[in-house]
Amino acid sequence: MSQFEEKVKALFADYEALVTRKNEPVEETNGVYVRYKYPVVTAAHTPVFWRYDLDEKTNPYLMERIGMNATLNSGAIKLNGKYLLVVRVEGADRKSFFAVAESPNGVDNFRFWDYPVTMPDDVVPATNIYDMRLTAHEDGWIYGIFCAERHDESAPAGDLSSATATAAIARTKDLKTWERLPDLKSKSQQRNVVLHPEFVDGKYAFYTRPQDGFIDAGSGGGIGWALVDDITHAEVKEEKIIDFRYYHTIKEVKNGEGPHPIKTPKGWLHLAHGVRGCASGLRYVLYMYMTSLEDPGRLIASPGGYFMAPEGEERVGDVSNVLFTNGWIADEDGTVYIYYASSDTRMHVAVSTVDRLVDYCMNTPQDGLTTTASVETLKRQIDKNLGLEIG
Ligand code: M1P
Repeated sequence: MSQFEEKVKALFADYEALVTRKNEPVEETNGVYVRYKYPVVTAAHTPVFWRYDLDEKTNPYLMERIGMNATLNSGAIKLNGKYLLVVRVEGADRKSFFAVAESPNGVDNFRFWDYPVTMPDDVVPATNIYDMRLTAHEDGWIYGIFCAERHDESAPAGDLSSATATAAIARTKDLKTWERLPDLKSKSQQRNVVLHPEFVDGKYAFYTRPQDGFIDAGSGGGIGWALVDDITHAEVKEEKIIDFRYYHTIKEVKNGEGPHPIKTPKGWLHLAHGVRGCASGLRYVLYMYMTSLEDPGRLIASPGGYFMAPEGEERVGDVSNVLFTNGWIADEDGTVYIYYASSDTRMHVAVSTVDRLVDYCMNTPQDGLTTTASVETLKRQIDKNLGLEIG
């Protein structure tokens, strides 16, 4: 075997060891979810044959020709018994694209399909696309709603950073062939838009996130809700805020719906991200809330504080101090696989159950929005506990 062939063999052996590594639950004490030890998808999980030209004639030094920088914010769905992530893969060139990674059990052995997704363009092609939310809708299609980012042509000459965010819509039956529909029309910019899985009053229902600019939510009050007549020409005509932002909370600066909510006997279970500012920049954490079965746009439970925040290695990456989620899978037995990215760099899983998450939402005290209220809430729990005969 030539030296080149040996090097290729070693590359594939290292890759196989990484991709087939068994994941392990990590002991947690909060009773709500269990994190897993290893990230489920990293840039190193992208196939060797994506990154290297394996032909000795054209790549005698066996160099990486196409670098992959990160794997993050992934949509999730279970299809034909497989746990599938539509991963946002970011190349070394800063362009994000979608690629499907498949696992037999939801916690490890995620392996990319051979080719990334070829996503058709809308009329005005986007420069970058990312953060797909997958919804198997009752109309029979699987929709992918994602952010389409374009340079803001109204920016002053020389400003190459101003951009616009629009919700793009595509649909598929198999995650392989995608039909692109026109982008969602809205008065404001939109990111973190999610399609509800059922018709509401005979219409398509969207969770929205109105925002004044590409980064700033500004006057956009929080997570919105809009009904749309025709998904093939989707337009937000009326939008109401269903989960508001508040001063001095974990979602003071902005928030955004995660994956589409899970239907439970007690209401729709929602997972979202909240953002606050601090001296080191923006801090992104995950939080939950519930809405009514009769009216999915009506808030019925709002546990205070964060559900998950960055810990350990999760704290550091391309954009540090960030947890972000746009995918979860509720299994037939009630297990919930929560897929989240840390610091815009790698994908993880945490596992819980529908019952636990509903209990968390219904019984975690709300944020009283002041120190006084928080102390009173704490004292009520202390009083109750000290009145119990324990042990
Ligand atoms: O960098 C953190 C996240 O920032 C954006 O989220 P939001 O629109 O709520 O600010 C998105 O670009 C997201 O992809 C990214 O992870």
